[in-house]
Amino acid sequence: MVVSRPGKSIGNWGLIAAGAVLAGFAGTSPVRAQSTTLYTGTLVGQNFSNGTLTIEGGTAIVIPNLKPDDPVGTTIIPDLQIAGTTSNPQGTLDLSDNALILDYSDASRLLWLRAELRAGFAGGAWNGTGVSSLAAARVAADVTNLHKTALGFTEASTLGLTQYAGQTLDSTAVVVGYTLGGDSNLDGAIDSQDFNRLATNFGSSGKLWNEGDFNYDGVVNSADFNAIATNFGLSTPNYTGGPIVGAGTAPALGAPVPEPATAAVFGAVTATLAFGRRRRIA
Ligand SMILES: [Ca+2]
Ligand SMILES: [Ca+2]
Ligand SMILES: [Ca+2]
Repeated sequence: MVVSRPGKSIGNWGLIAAGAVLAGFAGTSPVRAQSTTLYTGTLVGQNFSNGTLTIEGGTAIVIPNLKPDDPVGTTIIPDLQIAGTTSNPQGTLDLSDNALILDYSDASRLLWLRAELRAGFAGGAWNGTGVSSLAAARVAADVTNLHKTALGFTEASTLGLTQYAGQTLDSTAVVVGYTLGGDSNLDGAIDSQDFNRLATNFGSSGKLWNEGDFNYDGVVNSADFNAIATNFGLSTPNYTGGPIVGAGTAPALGAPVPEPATAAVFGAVTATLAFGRRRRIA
C-alpha cells in the first residue's frame, strides 16, 4: 500500500490525494505480506498491522483508544522504517496510547527503535519526529499532572513476555507499550520491581528502558530516578480496561479529554471514513 502519493494505487483503498487523511486498517485479519508506505501528510489508522510500515515523510497516527495498549490499537509488523537519521527523523509514527510490536525474524532493531523513541520523546514533550505519542504529549503538557506517561520498550524475551496487548509473542519481538514513566518491566505498575532494576544499574551507561533508563539516553541517573519517584505506587491494573488507579488523587493515564490535536484526529477520521467506504473496491 502506498499512500499520499498522488496518482498511485493504494490497493483496496483506491486513490487519494497527497496529504489526505485515510482511516483504515480496521479489519480483523491483516495481511502481513502487504506493506504500507507513507510519503507525506497524515495517515490515521486504528492500527498499522499491514506488513512493513515505511514512513518516508509525514505522520502515521494510531487512533487514541483512551485505554492503554488496547488490543484493537496494537500494531504488529515485521519491520518499521522511518526516513532520515535517528537524530533527525524525517517522519513520525505516533502511537498515541497504543502498543507497537516489531515481530522481526532476523536482526532486532531494538537500539534503532530506542533512538527513534528518544527523538519522539523530545526531552519530555513527546512531540518530536520519530516514534512519539500524542497521549504522552498531552500528559507532558499538563502541569497539573505530575504522573507523566511514556512509551516503554523492551526485547520481549528479555522480560519473558509471551503476550502483550492482545498479541502472542515469539522469541524475536520488540515491544513498545504506553505506560507510566518508570515502568521498567511494562506491567503497568510502578513498584519495587522497577526501583530494583534502576538501583541495580544506577550510575551505569549503555542501559535500556528495562534496566532503568526512562529517557532513552542509555544512562541511568537521577533523571530516571525521578520518573519512578513521581509515579511510585501507581498502577494500571487492567491494561485493557482502565485508567490508572492509586492511592490519593492519581489522575487517569492519558485523561480522556480530547484536546484540539486529538479532536482534530477524530474529526478527520470521521470525515474520511465515508471517503474510504466510497472509494474502497469490494
Ligand atoms: Ca519474531
Ligand atoms: Ca512495573
Ligand atoms: Ca536515562
